[in-house]
Amino acid sequence: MRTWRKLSKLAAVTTLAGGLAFTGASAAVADGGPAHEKSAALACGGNVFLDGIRALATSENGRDEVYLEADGAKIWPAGGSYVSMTAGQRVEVDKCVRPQAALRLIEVDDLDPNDVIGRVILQGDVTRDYEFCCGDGGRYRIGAVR
Ligand SMILES: [Ca+2]
Ligand SMILES: [Ca+2]
Repeated sequence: MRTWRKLSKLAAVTTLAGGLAFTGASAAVADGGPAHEKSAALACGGNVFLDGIRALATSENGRDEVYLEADGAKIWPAGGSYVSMTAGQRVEVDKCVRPQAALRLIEVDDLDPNDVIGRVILQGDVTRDYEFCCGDGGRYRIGAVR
């Protein structure tokens, strides 16, 4: 599965490098591969595994600086105050949260107050994608694996 994952990432990079528009059709959950999802979700015990997050549209020109909260506490990224993301980019989250956690995606601004891109309440008994939308025009999709 490791090889598959690398190939899948390589394919994504190639697609972007080729200048093809990202269609947003592939689910964030699907990007990680079923085997990876399964083992990661098992490692979360009864909780939900947050797989990866993809920027479908950024709220700012070029890059957003985003971080993720669960139930009001920052959970991602672990090392640093935010992750800088461009449209189409996917980044691993790899965090376990409780099944009905309230997630918020925040976009950091230096001078203005931070923007809330969106909030979702997990439906912890199913594996599915969620979208943070559309604070300041940003739209992000996260895969949650049960
Ligand atoms: Ca910003
Ligand atoms: Ca902003």
